[in-house]
Amino acid sequence: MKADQFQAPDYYNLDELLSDEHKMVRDAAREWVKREVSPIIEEAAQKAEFPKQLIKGLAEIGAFGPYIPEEYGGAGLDQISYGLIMQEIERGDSGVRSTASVQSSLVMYPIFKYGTEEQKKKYLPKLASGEMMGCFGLTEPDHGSNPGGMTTNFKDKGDYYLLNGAKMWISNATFADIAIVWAKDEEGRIHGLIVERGMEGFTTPETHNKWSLRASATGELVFNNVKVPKENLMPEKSGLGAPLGCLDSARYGIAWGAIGAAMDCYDTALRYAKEREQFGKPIASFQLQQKKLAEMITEITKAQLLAWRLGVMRNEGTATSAQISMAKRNNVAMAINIAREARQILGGMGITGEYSIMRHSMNLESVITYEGTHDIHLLITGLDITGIPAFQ
Ligand code: TGC
Ligand code: FAD
Repeated sequence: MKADQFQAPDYYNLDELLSDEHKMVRDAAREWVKREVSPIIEEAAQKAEFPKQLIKGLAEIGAFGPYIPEEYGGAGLDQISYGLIMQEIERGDSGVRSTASVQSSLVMYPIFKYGTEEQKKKYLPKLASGEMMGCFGLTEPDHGSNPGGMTTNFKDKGDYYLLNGAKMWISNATFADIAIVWAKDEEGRIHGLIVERGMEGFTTPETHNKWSLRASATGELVFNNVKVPKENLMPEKSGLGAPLGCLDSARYGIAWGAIGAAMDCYDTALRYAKEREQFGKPIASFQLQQKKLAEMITEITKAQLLAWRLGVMRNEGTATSAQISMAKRNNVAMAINIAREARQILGGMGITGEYSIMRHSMNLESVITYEGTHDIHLLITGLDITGIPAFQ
């Protein structure tokens, strides 16, 4: 892969809206991605391997639990810093950002919000340092967009809970030390359980042959009469709203992350268009190519402002789930469209691993599907503005 020459676009001087701390956190993540991710990510994706050596660095830049209080090992940062970290990591690769998103918003967040003090003390500091990794099991083979229909279940056996069922499409499953598993009790109410690797009957087979998120490990979680200690149930919230509350946090991070992927595609295409000559001129001098580039920077700028405003509302505690949904849907669609256009600007070179665009493009096919598909988010906005659910 070519040397990483990334220069972040900031057409509307968004930097002026950021504090010194935001910029410091963002720049540290940016430098780390240039130094540690860019040189190795193409090969990892080609080989379909998760680059485990990045875990330590991810922890050091505060990517694991950026907004979790320092007393539990988190970085104690605000929501905009969290967003900026996700943006920078996804500028490198959506799969690496996935690992950070899952660890922060889908593993540390539920333990922090719904767990006991003992659970927080036991797990959060190790998750923040990367000594322990986690995954999040909500989706099942027959229940993706409709997680409320899940069949994974547990029975109270007096001394322990007996867990049975299976989860599918789980990021980090193959190497996670713990899994946050959403399962129904005997009354059909959803609860979150912390399942540890090594518990008898718990296996995590890998999902192979992906064309997308190849540098992220995806797998299943299979529970065959797993005895889960009672103290591993997170008691503070139950019902579908508990996992969906975690998704709010992760979807918010993705709204920022997608901007990173888009920025990388735009920056690569702009540089290439100025250097590549056809018909005796740089291709950047042709109106059709300028149209593509001008539309890209316009859409990136709009997405940046959307994410920033959402971050302010998240800091104030006023952002609604529907507002988060809109940003996730808009910004991922923006990024996937930019990746497709940017790839065309590179002509044949665009399909090679010499440049990052094709990898981003393929990665974003997962990002537009996970954490709620594009269409599900459209329906969430539809419900919010009409008051009428159109899911069924
Ligand atoms: P519905 O009846 O609307 O709601 C059930 C309960 O949940 C509450 N609720 C929420 N709470 C917090 N945050 C949200 N975003 C919430 N949305 C709904 C709601 O108030 C209600 O509470 P209560 O107390 O009244 O019971 O539920 P529904 O069954 O009609 O479904 C609604 C729908 C379709 C929007 C929801 O199921 C949905 O979002 N589906 C998409 C599923 C999804 O996003 N799965 C993601 C799996 S995890 C993942 O993809 C990780 S990828 C990670 C990576 O690698 O980066
Ligand atoms: P389906 O729900 O079967 O949807 C198929 C199509 O039907 C979609 O286009 C959808 O929009 C549409 N559709 C469904 N319902 C409706 C409706 N009511 N109205 C209109 N259209 C509808 N899950 C986890 O729990 N943890 C993870 O860590 C995780 N990581 C993932 C990593 C990857 C790489 C991928 C690809 C997925 C991951 N997922 C994870 C699962 C992801 O959240 C689901 O794939 C997603 O929620 C969609 O579910 P599905 O694939 O079953 O699609």
